[in-house]
Amino acid sequence: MAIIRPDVAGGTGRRSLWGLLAVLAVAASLGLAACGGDDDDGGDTAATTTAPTGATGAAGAAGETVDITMTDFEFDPSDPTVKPGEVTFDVTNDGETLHNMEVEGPSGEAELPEDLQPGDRDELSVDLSEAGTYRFYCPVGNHEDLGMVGEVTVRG
Ligand SMILES: [Cu+2]
Repeated sequence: MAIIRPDVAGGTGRRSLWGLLAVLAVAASLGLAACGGDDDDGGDTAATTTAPTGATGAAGAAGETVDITMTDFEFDPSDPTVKPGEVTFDVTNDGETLHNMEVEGPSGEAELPEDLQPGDRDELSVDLSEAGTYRFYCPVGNHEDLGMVGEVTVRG
């Protein structure tokens, strides 16, 4: 199984994303400066296209937050729709047993570092920068089989 250790996925993933965004922002500004209005070079097209994403991330306003409530044994909502970007799931356990949330995003799986006790709450940030539909589920016990599954849709 492709299990990514949560601490590694959280720290390194976020750091490399910011690094990538910084590179994109620098590349975009260099590209614009060097370009000087000459639009004939096809190589500049890619940098120009990715610039909006980098700019949004650099501003610190990237991605949205989705409130998720877990009960025994459901996610609510189980079919959220989000914009592409770094999405933060604000997860609350309103059930009477341990739960967790694991998202199968485009760059691997991510889950909360610790299972949530009843009444607890935590945030899970996931790179959902590619449009598509991604499954999530509760990895505790057999909760997945009991119905703790959902799908997040990333609009194109
Ligand atoms: Cu569960």
